[in-house]
Amino acid sequence: MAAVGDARARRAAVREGAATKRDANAVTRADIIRHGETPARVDPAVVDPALVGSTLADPALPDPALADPAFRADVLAGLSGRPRAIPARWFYDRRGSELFEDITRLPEYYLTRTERSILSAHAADIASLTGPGRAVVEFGSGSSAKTPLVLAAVAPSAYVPIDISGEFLRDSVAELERQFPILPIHPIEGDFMHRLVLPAALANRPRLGFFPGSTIGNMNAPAAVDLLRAMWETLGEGSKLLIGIDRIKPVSVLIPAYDDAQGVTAEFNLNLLHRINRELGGTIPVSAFRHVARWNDTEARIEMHLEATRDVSFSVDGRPFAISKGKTIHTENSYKYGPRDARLLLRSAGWTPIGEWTDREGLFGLILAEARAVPAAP
Ligand code: AVJ
Repeated sequence: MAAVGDARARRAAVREGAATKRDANAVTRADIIRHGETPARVDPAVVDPALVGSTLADPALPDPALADPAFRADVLAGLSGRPRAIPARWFYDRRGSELFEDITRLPEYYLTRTERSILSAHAADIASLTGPGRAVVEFGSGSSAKTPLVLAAVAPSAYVPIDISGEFLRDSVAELERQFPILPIHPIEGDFMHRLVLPAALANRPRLGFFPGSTIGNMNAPAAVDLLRAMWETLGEGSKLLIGIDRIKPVSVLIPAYDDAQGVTAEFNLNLLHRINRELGGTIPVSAFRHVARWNDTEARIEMHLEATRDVSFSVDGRPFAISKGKTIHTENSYKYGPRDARLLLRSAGWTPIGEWTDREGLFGLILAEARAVPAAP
């Protein structure tokens, strides 16, 4: 219990630290005026309004006009729509990526730990089904935390990490080059949601796609099938795909995984509002929102929301918004699958399951599938 309390206090301290940093900036700027030639008390009537503006504007804050236009469009549309919803992909700014790494180490977040243990327990079995010499293509490699397990197991001929974050790619490639000095690595900075052209050097190599972490769970069924088909097209017929898919399980296990005792997931969710304030010149009162994780049984998904705890009004990029008490912004879906559901999803996109592994409790599924041209009828 003490550990949980300590961690909570630490997180609160970090939050306060961030707040005081901003305030400290303001104080410094006020100091400059006070210690300079300008008298401490300025008659507002004689102050040039343009100067006042320049004193108040915080140059540390990025100009909203320079923000990612897709982020701005998604946020403005998401806050205007009913129900309000912002795509989960916007969680992952620097802070959000750090918080997600913290989530993967939480006692309640069984996914990462369980998938890793399945991979290491069944590495030899997986390798015997993939065969050696494949080019391993990892979709959304991120920090590539599970990659060494797969690379060590399947005796690959090359490794192709794909990620939208060039920064993450460079770091993880540097680390993997140290661990696998003779393995050719061809990083691709790009969006794996669309068909990609693989490096010519891999032209005649058999491929093994790797898509761990149940990232597929963020998509609804049509979007998941589109993505799996795009992967089929990128990798080609005869390729294999090793994919991690989280399973349906009791709510008593699911909810804590998305609403942990230390409040890390809450902070991860709320960081989206901080990001909007930071990057889009938002005035959202973040403390007026609370993190909510709920199980939607009809859709078989965990939903994360940000709920207004009072009536709030604010602006984003100069546009006004109001949210009444109790209303939410839907920020994430995390779909869960039974073993048959997961295999049906794969087959719907042309991937024939050829192996499946799970942990003792059946919390998480790791499936190996093959890209076959499926005959239209028996
Ligand atoms: C990265 C999509 C797999 O849904 O479990 C973790 C993201 N959100 N805690 C998941 C997430 C809240 C995660 N995925």
